[in-house]
Amino acid sequence: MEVNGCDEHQNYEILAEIGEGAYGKVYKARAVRDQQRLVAVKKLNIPGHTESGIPAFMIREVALLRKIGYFNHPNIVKLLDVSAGLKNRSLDLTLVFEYIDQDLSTFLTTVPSTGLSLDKIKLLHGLDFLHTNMLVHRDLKPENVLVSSRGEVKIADFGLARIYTYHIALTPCVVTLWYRAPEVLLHSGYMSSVDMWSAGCIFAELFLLRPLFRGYTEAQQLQKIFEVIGLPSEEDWPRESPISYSRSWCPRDPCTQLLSNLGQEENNLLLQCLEFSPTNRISASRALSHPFLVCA
Ligand code: 0RS
Repeated sequence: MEVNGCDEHQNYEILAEIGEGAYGKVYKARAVRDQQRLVAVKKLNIPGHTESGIPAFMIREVALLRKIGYFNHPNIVKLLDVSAGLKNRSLDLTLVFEYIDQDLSTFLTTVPSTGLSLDKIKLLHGLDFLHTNMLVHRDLKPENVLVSSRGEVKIADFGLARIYTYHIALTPCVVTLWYRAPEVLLHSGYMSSVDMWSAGCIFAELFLLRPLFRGYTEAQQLQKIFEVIGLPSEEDWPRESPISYSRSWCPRDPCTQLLSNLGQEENNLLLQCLEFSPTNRISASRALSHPFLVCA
């Protein structure tokens, strides 16, 4: 990691802000020296570290991100450059990625009503790659699945979970619960299976053209989930969860036919992504050999 006080503006000309969140800010920019290539510049400002140095976990997270980048996986957004600078008692972290034209949430709003075929297999290849490298995304959603005009599908916004947690504590902002796995909502685990839940929600949304579970509180989100997948048994409820089991979570019969127009194999894959219990949920590598994707 290059640690210097040099201003990235010399290398990248900022064109527009494309997003702001727990991750800081992301800009669309142009690489001045590199044939005017478009890039996404992500800036994080982490206050209060100059006296004690950069925390080890931050160095480790960035190092893993760079290691992942060397693989050049086609379904992971490519990291081009990292720089860190110490400014006025705070740490500025700048990450430069290849720029991809569109995010999936925008793509979803501009598709014909006949639905769309996003290469689900590409998303799963990206997840399988992250999981094989011991990386859990934790917040996969249409906003951070990027879709290029050439039909490439690339996962963005991963690998800085601990830096984010640190950052979020300082910058209050609204997060969407719609793609959160039940064990995350129940505060009982963050295995790679949480990403497969999110992938299931995204696959359903590609078909429905609206979010599958749209809750605005953690309790409401869980309720929406149980209305579709049914109330889990008490044995499946995580014992360590601070939220207790109650039959009143789901007063109605589950509506298993919500996705009734889906083909049988696709429906089967989706239900395996939306398994309540993380241990029963399908993994990315097993999903890649599911008949729906193998025959597609
Ligand atoms: C809210 C309506 C808008 O190339 C976009 C890119 C885009 C990128 C890119 C490359 C690498 C990121 C972005 C990235 C980094 C955090 C991130 C969080 C979310 C998404 C990407 C992140 N809706 C959302 C944003 N959006 C327009 C619609 C676009 C459009 C094109 N290209 N990001 N976002 N990493 N860190």
